[in-house]
Amino acid sequence: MAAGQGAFSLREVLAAFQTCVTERREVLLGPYLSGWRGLIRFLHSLGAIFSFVSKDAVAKVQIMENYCRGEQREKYVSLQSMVEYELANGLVDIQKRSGRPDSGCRTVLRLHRALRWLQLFLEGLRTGREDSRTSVICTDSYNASLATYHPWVVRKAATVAFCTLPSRNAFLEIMNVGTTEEAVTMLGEALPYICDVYGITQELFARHKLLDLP
Ligand code: 1PW
Repeated sequence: MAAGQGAFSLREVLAAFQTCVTERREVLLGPYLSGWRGLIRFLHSLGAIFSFVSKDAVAKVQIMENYCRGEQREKYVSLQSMVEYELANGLVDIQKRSGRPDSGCRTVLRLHRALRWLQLFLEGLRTGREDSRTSVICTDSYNASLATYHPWVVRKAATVAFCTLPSRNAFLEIMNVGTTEEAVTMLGEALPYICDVYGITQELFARHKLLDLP
């Protein structure tokens, strides 16, 4: 249960990623998307400038939620069932985007790449020194992951947003997990679950040659 009214803790968000993976190593879309919803709320709490960063993630999560509620919802229970269904039915644009709706595969791929950024960023925060600059950790993790896929103008705007991030200790406090030590401990416990979700997705998309979808 979340803490008091309006309170928001990154612990619950990260726990969603823990419940994603089934015994058969499938990634469930329901908890994956609720994890993302929580992350987006968190991004909003970082200030208006981050709403630009979260806007596209909101749109992507919305597309996926529509699939999960739509006529074919039983095909969108897990990433594995989604890939199988969309590929078998020719729903994925492989070479270039056509006029039809965005596939679940290309949409999840964007979220998946962004999850890598989050993972690197939180890991940098966890292992960083007390006086390390959050904006630097964030920029480094972005450059090592998501930036590769963004045009110059998006990279520029993202880097400007990062400069507004608070200090490491203030950031750990916004996470609302307790003391900074407790927040660091929580990250150490939660990050392996995000790594696991990321790893399974990466392997699934690589096996089906879906890592470069337009
Ligand atoms: C503080 C750490 C935060 C990590 C959260 C990650 C949020 C990710 C959202 C980044 C969005 C940047 C601007 C949008 C770019 C889109 O062009 C791009 N989308 C993503 C998610 O990279 C590609 O989508 P498209 O244009 O191929 O539909």
